[in-house]
Amino acid sequence: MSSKKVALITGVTGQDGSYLAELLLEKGYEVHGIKRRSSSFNTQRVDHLYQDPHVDNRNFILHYGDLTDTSNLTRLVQQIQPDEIYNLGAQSHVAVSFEEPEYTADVDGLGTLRLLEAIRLLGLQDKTRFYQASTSELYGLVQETPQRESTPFYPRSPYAAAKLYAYWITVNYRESYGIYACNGILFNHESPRRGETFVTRKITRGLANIAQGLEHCLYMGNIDALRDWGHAKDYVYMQWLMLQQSLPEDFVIATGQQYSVRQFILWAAAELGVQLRFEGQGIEEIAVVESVTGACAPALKPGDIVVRIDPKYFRPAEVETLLGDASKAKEKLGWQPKIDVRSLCEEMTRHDLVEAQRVAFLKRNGFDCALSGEG
Ligand code: NDP
Ligand code: GDR
Repeated sequence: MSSKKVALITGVTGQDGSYLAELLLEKGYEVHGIKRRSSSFNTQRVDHLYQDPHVDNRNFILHYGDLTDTSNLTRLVQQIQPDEIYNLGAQSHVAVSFEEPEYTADVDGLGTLRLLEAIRLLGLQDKTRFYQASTSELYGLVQETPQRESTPFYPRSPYAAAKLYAYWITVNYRESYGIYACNGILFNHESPRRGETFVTRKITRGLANIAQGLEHCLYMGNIDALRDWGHAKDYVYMQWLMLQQSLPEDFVIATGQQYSVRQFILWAAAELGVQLRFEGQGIEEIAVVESVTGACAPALKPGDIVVRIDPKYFRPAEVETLLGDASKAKEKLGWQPKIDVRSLCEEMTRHDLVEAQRVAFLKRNGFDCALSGEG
């Protein structure tokens, strides 16, 4: 019998899933991931981990599956017999959850129940540990600042309401059936692998493209929103750490620093050698180029307008401010974030600049090159 630990990750093709898979492989795990059937490739973030199915002793194995499919999930859990399940799969976009509330509830809420039920029905209560990707969105309309484990929840979107169910069903299965199940209440975390429609990546990618002349203007929603942003690599380490304790507990994971979306725009532009100034108010607000230094933004000159507000990006109910207090994780687990938000912004902007430069180069040389997908 192999002594390797076996992990199952839902959402392995996403930002966190890809970093977590790397971490677990480094630690010697056999890692199984669930990927969704899609009409085009959706495994870019884990392609570097791919192993030919014809070789022996593979330690990274992908299975088709879906969080809406109970029999599929139960069969996979039965077949894999995981020591640890990390439930990272979700319809994770808050704005999209207003467009697809029922689907979001099914995947993000009931999907969690389906996995917990699989553990219970298969009699794996004493073997399989369960991590639930809970979220700072649970705090929504915040009742206390900073937010900690004891802060009351007030979800403000179908996404957050679905995650609220997932949070409590995780607690309930721990208390009812003795399953080692925990919630990581993670505040926003980003990386060059962040999906392109989340605000930080939209900014770094959009400004890099504008700097290279591939796009002209970035259209934004509520740039007054305040967030506590960390790096996904730091946060997946915490997901693993939570399952290595003697007792299951829930933890807030955050940096304890809060900045506005507007500030993130200014930082990303500065990484490109572009100084911006915001002018106007409300939906008339714009960001104008004040000066350009260095060679990263050849397409820009002073006076260019690079950011405008488009109310279509406003949400029916907004989460205006989030700021986490991760004291419990620091004290009990010795966890500290290593990467600050400026370094995060720099890494993301540099990454997106390289891609924009590549596309601009190809276009200048007569190739019809579309902007590529995920970083
Ligand atoms: P991503 O959106 O990058 O990844 C989501 C993953 O879930 C993808 O692999 C996606 O597959 C998969 N997925 C979506 N729908 C289904 C489904 N029906 N069945 C199976 N898998 C599905 O999210 P992140 O990596 O950023 O976040 C990971 C988890 O952590 C999510 O649950 C998110 O809600 C939560 N979270 C994230 C935070 C953050 O700031 N990043 C903060 C707090 C919580 P595909 O690639 O095919 O789309
Ligand atoms: P969030 O992340 O909703 O916090 O959910 P997102 O990056 O989408 O938005 C952060 C804030 O920026 C404002 N905003 C915009 N957002 C987007 N996406 N696009 C815009 O153009 C724009 N302009 C302003 C938003 O209104 C919001 O206030 C993320 C997801 O990863 C969730 O899955 C996770 O649970 C939470 O973080 C913690």
